[in-house]
Amino acid sequence: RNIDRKHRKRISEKDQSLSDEKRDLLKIVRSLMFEDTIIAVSTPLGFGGLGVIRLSGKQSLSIAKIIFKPKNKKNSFPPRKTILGNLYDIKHNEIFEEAYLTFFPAPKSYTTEDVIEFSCHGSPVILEEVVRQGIKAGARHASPGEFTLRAFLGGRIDILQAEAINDLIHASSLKQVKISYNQMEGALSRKIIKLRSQIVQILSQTEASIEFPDEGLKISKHIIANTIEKAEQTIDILVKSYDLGKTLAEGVALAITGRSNVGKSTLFNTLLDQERAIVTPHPGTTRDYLRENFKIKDSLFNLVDMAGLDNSSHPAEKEGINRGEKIAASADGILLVLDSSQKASPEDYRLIRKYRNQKIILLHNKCDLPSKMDIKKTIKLGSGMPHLEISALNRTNIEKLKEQIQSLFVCNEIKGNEIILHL
Ligand SMILES: Nc1nc2c(ncn2[C@@H]2O[C@H](COP(=O)(O)OP(=O)(O)OP(=O)(O)O)[C@@H](O)[C@H]2O)c(=O)[nH]1
Ligand SMILES: [Mg+2]
Repeated sequence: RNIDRKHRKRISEKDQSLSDEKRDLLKIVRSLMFEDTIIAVSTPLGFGGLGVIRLSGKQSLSIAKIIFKPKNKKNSFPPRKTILGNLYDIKHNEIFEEAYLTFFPAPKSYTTEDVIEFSCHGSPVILEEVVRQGIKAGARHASPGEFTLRAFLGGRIDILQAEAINDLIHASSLKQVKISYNQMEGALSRKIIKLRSQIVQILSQTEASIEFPDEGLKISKHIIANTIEKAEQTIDILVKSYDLGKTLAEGVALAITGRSNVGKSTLFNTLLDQERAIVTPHPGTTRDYLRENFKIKDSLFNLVDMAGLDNSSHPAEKEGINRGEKIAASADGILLVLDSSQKASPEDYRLIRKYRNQKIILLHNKCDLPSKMDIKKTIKLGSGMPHLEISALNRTNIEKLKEQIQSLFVCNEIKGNEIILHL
């Protein structure tokens, strides 16, 4: 309907990459979706200077005209120009807010449909009232993500870009913002489309050379091998980039482990800079694990404190140890804590052996107390694993530890912003 020819062409080009069934399904969904006009508050519900409400669909403008009257009394809504006016309670014909309206006609809008944006004062009461009036005037409350869904169904963005918009909004670091922005802008999509078309081309050339060998369509094995090798390399780099992508999106999972009473919870609290875990002088204080996010510079970490991994006959402690071992086994990094004010026990040695092949830092805690541990022996057993003497209680070497965590557990190998954030 409102979509111009150029835009239709873009949609159909994007649709070419889908199977027939998906294409038909998309057509049905599009026709159903585009029938009604949706409305929702686009800014977080809370108190703020400004709040934005968005309308999208065929009736956006006519609905806006019912609830909004320009102050200049002209009934014209030029595209992409802000117009100052009043919002009305339509039943009582009462003004309840002064707002700016901007009209983005289809297809050059976020959703590719006619879009109206109201910029109001950031009061939840006002914003909810605007939505209520919009619904009274004929709009439907949008479901979560529906504006972006319409942008996708309208062919303005593909699924990778839709995902990137969500990532951009929820990004926990500037690095993730940059990657998501790049993906939203289409860089990753272009890379995947190019890769796909190279593979499809080589496949069709291969088939043609088998079926019509006498018609000069033969393709050299060398070219086929070369193209496949290059595609493999590109895919390999993208797959590897997921290590970084996952840690950017979810944070690096970091498990603090070790025997009871070595100071795991104290270290957990020190790294978080808050008294989150209970600390007592008694072994077996922590039974179930605790999980909290914290940041070092721009990197997000998901830190886990757990029960001490000593042998225990108590069912609750046994379960705590079980859970702790599972978490440590799947963590991106381990902080193995030893109490250097005590002699190393066979259990300490067992844990060093158990985890020495994982990404790990060996921590000799309680360095503020006289050492009774043969530190060199533990380091030797760890065969070259990074180690540090710290006092979690007095914060000795904690900044050094943060630097080590950052350099060891955060993947920095991938250059550029074309990174897979989700599988
Ligand atoms: N002197 C000194 N004491 C510490 C240090 N770190 C922890 N402690 C003390 O060691 C005791 C045990 O600390 P926690 O942090 O509860 O030890 P944990 O490893 O979590 O113990 P469980 O939860 O029982 O496995 C407490 O009395 C802490 O104050 C340190 O660096 N120096
Ligand atoms: Mg504890």
